[in-house]
Amino acid sequence: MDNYKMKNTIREIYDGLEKNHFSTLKKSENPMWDQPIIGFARGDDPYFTFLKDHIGSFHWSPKEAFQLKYQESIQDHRLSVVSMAFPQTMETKAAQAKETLAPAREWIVSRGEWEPLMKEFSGKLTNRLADMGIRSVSIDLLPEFSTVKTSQLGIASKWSHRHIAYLAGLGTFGLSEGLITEKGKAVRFTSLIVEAELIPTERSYQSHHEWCLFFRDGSCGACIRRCPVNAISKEGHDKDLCDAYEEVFAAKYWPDDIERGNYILGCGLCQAGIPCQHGRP
Ligand code: B12
Ligand code: SF4
Ligand code: SF4
Repeated sequence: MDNYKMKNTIREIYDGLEKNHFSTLKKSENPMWDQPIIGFARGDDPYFTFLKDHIGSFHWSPKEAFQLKYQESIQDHRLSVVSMAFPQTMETKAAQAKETLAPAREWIVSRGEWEPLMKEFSGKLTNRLADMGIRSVSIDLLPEFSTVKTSQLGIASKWSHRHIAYLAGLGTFGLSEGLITEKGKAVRFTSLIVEAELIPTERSYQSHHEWCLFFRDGSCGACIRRCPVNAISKEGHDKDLCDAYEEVFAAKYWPDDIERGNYILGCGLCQAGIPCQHGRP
């Protein structure tokens, strides 16, 4: 397995997805998510040790996640990590950019149907790799994948997809906290650990805030103005205010024609209608 083959396999799986459509909005010809951008990292990158200090010792190394699935100890350097960022479509971002109080219908649905979509995507990808004789672990499919309440950083995941994306060269954090990629900030991530020695993607940045205009020269701050509950300021992002707003907008502004079911919610107004929505500003 090499980088080229890995990327092609991911693209083929993406092209064959059955759930990547806005059927719920009766627009089944429209995809929910665009083709992912892909980055690679080494399983023995020292950044994983940094994450154990920075986020917490509960944050998995690739080896630990691999062991959860295969019950087998393996050396870090035999593993690689694949980070994938799925961009929201231009239509979804255009609809979201017009909203000021609650997310657009397209945003609600693409967020709400992300988990089943990732189950399909990751299941098909790991099965395809297994057919090629390659062992792999999709973080989103691990039953142990969950969050932990920390005193310093709020709710933190046992695997932070966007820190992994930063590590795999896909982008840097913005003032709002979202990771800005070459396809912008309106993206969602997933990660795969694979038993293969892939070439790591170059990190074309020196600091973790480099691509955000506010941290570059003090300008912009558009995401501050997009937040309906003032959860973003020059000091950063208030996660508790942001978290609490999910239930508020759902109670006040839920569209009549969308069934809430077991959708997980996200406001995401700070991810569209801003200079970093489609790319690196
Ligand atoms: C928990 C969580 C939330 C919670 C947080 C709750 C709480 N009270 O803490 C809430 C509800 C706020 C939330 C909201 C949203 N979320 Co959320 N969330 C997560 C989740 C599950 C875990 C995040 C995590 O573990 N963070 C860990 C902590 C440690 O990270 P942090 O504090 O953000 O990191 C900061 C520091 O590490 C620092 N830093 C980084 N490097 C360095 C280096 C040094 C030296 C130093 C000092 C500091 C430093 O900068 C970082 C950014 O400020 C992830 C999924 C996952 N498993 O990864 C999704 C995730 C982060 N969310 C995502 C999204 C899309 C959203 C929403 C847009 C909702 C939506 N779907 O519409 C909003 C956006 C809010 C915002 N302004 O960014 C995406 C990220 C998209 C992106 N472009 O970044 C993720 C990755 C989900 C996914 N699968 O893609 N989320
Ligand atoms: S909107 Fe502006 S300030 Fe906010 S994250 Fe994007 S570039 Fe940075
Ligand atoms: S997702 Fe959170 S931070 Fe972003 S606009 Fe909504 S409430 Fe504000």
